[in-house]
Amino acid sequence: MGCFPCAGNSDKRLDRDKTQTNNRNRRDDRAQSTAEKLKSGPHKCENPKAVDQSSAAKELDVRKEEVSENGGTEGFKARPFTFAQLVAATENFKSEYFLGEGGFGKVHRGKLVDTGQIVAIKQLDRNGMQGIREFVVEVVTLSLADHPNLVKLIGYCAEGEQRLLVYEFMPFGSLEDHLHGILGRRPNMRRLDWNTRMKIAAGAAKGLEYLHDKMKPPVIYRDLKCSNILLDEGFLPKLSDFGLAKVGPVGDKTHVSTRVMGTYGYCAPDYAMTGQLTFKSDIYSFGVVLLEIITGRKAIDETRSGTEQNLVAWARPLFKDRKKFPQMADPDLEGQYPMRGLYQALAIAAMCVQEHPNMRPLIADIVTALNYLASQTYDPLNPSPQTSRRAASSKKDCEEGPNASNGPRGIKPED
Ligand code: ACK
Repeated sequence: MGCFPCAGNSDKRLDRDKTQTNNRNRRDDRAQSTAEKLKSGPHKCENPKAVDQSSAAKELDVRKEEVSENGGTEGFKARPFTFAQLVAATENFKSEYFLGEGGFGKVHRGKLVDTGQIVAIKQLDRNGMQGIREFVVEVVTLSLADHPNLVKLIGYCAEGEQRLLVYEFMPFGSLEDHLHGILGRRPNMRRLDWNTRMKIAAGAAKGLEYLHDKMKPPVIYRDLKCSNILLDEGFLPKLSDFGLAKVGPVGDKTHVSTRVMGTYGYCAPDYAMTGQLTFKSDIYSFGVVLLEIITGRKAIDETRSGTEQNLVAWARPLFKDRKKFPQMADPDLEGQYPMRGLYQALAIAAMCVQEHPNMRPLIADIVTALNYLASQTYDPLNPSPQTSRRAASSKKDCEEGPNASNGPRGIKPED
C-alpha cells in the first residue's frame, strides 16, 4: 500500500471558536471505515455510540470503587469533588470560562474555592457511553502516572449522572492553537520559534517515553496529536486526554487487538488496517506531530489540494530529495532555523512515519535525538557558520539530510 489513505476528511479543530466540533465524530471511526474499505475482515468498526453499554457500566462499577475510595489504590492521587464544588469553581460553568470542547465533552476554566487553585474542568458529555469508558480510563491512567510532561489530574467527580475531571490549568493552550489556531495569529503572541519547537517536541517525546517505558504496566497513548499537547508557562508541553489509552501488550505478545480509535491523519496505517495496536502506533502519531511542528502544516488540511491534504503523503516524496528539505520548513519560521537541525528533525520524523511499524524507532531513541536537538540552541542573530541556513546550502550539509544514515547520536530504526 502507498501512504495512509485520506479520503477527504480532516481534523477540523482550528481554533477555540471551532472547538464545538465534536472530536468523537472525527476520531478514527473514519480511519476504521477507510481501513474497512481496504480490508473487510474481522476488525469491523463498531459505532462508538453502540459500545456495549452494560460492559462499560460494569467496568465503571469496578473502577468506581477504586476511584471513590481515593487512596485505596496504591499511587492514587486524584481527589474526589462534589458536583457543587465544581459548579462553584466555574460559577456554574459560565460561558466566559469555556475553554473548548474535546472528544469527552466541554472544558471550563475554574478556581477551586478551598485552595484558590486555577484548574481546567472537563465535563463528560452524557450522551455517549464511550465517554464513560474514557472517563474511567483517564482517571485510572492519570492517577497512576506522575511525570512533568503529563498533565496532572487533580481530581474527579462521579456523582449521580455527572462525570467530571479536574486538571491542572495549562495557561498556554494547546500546541494546535499555536501552530494552526488563533493564538499563533494573535499580534501579541509570537509564532513559535525553532528552539521552542524543538523543546516542545523533546518534552512531548519524554511524556510518551514515560507511558511506554516507565509506567507499569506500560501504556499506549493512542491519541497523540497537537491538540492533546497542552502547554504550561514557558511552553513546557504536557500530554493530555488519556481516554483512549490502552495497557500495552504483555509477555511475548506484540500487539493489543482493539477496535480502531484515534484521530484521522495521526493514526498509523498498520493499526487502521488491522486493529492491531502496538507502541509503534504511537510512534507514527508522534512522527505526524513532529512533522506539523517542523512544517507548520496540519496533519489533514482540506483547504489544500490533492496529496497536499495529507501531511505524510505530501512529505514522503520530499524526504527522498534532500534539496527540497528547506521547502518543508514552516514559512512562519522566516528562514530562522539551523539547517542541520532541520535535516535532523526531518530525519526523525521520516523514521517515525515509516509504513512498516518495525522500522519506526523506539521512543527512548527519539527522546535522545530530540534532547540533543533541543540542546543545540539556535540564535537567529548569530547563527553559527556550521548550522546557519546559508552555510547549510553547502553540499556537505545537504549530505546530512534525512536520508543520511544517522540522525543525532545515530538514531536507528529498530532491527
Ligand atoms: O486547544 P485548547 O485551547 O486547549 O482547547 C482545548 C479544550 O480545552 C478542549 O480540550 C482546552 N484544555 C483541555 N485541558 C486543558 C487544561 N488542563 N488546561 C487548559 N486548557 C485545557 C484545550
